Amino acid sequence: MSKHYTENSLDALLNKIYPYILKHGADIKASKGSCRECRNIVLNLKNPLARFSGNKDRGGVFFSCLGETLWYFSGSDELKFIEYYIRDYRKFIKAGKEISTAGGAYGPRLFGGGILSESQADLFVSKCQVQAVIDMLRAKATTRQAVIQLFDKSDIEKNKDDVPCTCIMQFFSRNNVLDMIVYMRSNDAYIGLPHDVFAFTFLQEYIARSVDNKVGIYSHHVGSLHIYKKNEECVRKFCKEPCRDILSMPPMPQGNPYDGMQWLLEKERFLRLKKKIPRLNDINIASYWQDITRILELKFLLSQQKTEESTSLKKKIVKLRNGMSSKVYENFISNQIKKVSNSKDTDKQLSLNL
Ligand code: 5HM
Repeated sequence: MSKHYTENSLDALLNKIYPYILKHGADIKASKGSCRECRNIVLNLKNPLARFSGNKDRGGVFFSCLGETLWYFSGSDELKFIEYYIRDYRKFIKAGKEISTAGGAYGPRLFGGGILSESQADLFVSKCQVQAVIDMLRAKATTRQAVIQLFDKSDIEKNKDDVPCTCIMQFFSRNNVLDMIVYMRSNDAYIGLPHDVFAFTFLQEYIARSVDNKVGIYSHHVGSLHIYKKNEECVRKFCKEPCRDILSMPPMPQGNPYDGMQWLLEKERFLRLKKKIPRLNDINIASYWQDITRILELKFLLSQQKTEESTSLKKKIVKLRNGMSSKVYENFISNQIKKVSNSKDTDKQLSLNL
């Protein structure tokens, strides 16, 4: 039997599925530990922009969700990139120190071959899967062939400890509204699911903008949805908190998002590699992209807690908050400022990023 949930926000969905899995999940021992598992679950998110949790303890996950999403969009499989956002990624996929890339990385599968600006679209010979879907939807909106394949049968032999959990993504454009359906063979409801929903709905919105559609419904079909025993206590704590008001990201600006995303990826690279704050306020770039860069900047500033005095750090974060165009991120940033004020145990705070 399948079980379906339909809610407006990710938080509302989590608040429904967590108690259900804790109560009805069957105990299994899996490759990554013991867990409670429910099978054949469908989660429908009516507002795919409400893609991050407003839960007090899970707020920091926003950084790793964003980092992972940009890792995908960059087309990279480099472990160093994702480890900047998710410290234990290598451990999770059981990769030794000598390994520099993740065999199961989604970036090359989604964007390998690169995404192109509209003016380049006629020039390329081979295209990445995301580009192919965009082109297909532009040519024939009602196509049923707009499918991206992530899991490959060779993964089971080649990448035993890093077999993509996402199998396929399908896009439907109907009446200028873009719906997305994802099938996951396996999904960790506490850690994996919020990251996956964040990244995939971001991709949905990116593709919707690219083909001049509105964002429709996001549907997440899961074969095995589970909670690891080691996370059960955190999940119970999560459920005790009231479900927040719908926390929705501001909408991506109208028009082709290609330039905005390329600009964001460039700033992200600069921050991560040069460890310096990039110059913003580029008049040609919508404030939407600049605000996201400020979130990345915030992550960078928080990582300076060990070396920088807290008053000066707080001042920088307040300045960053004041520079934000959207008010949506205000609570999130204020919570981070409180952490700087209250905490000496910086590492512990930052480890909440996962
Ligand atoms: O045994 P298995 O290959 O399914 O273990 C992978 C673990 O990572 C599972 O708990 C799976 O649900 C989680 N995972 C996830 O939730 C992994 C990936 C990476 O593909 C993902 N979401 N995107």
